[in-house]
Amino acid sequence: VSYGQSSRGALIVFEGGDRCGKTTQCRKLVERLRSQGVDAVMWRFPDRSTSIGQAINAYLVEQSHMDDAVAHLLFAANRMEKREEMLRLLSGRTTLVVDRYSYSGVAYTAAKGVPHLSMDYCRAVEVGLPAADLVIFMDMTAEATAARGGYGQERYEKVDFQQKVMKAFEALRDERWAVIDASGTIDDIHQKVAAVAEPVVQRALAGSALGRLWD
Ligand code: FDM
Repeated sequence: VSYGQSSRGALIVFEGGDRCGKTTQCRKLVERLRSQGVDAVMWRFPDRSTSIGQAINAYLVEQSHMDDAVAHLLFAANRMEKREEMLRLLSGRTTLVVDRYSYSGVAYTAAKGVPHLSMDYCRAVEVGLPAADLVIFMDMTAEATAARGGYGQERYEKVDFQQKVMKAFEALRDERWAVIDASGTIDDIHQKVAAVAEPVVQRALAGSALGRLWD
């Protein structure tokens, strides 16, 4: 496990509001990379398969109530429990394409506006995790995603809350982010995703240094 400069896989993260098409684009990117001979796997957070993930799932489907801080810490813990495996895969030259990551962790909690859960506090509990080499942000208004099928089934799928989440995501953007209009066709979006992702994968394989949150 190393943050130094040796050939490695890339950490590519998709972010955006609920129902913006992230999952579809993750799958298509993994398929494309594999067809090019790149070792790539898709992950998603929350990972609902672990015991922490099951507690998160109960919270998201509103089968349980949790203090906002506890929910935040569980989402972070759900990434921490995968940290070693992430680093192992990356150093073994596997590219990880991840459907949501720490950026969602910060944006969704900060959007709640709870005074003791500031943006800085939210970021602090993610320290220790690798930073994404590329964040592909699927840009779509909360109103447009709400019009899509299946919206409104889970805790955070409410237009006014999603608008706050979009603002919080904006505050997290840096030079590693690529903002892609998520309102196009699946194939158009995929071409744009490939254009930003492929060079990042090649740079990682050539030995670009892996960053840390929140350097
Ligand atoms: N979510 C996701 C958080 O609030 N914090 C996090 O750290 C992560 C990774 O959980 F509403 C929210 C975002 C979304 C929900 O939904 C997960 P999907 O459909 O599994 O992405």
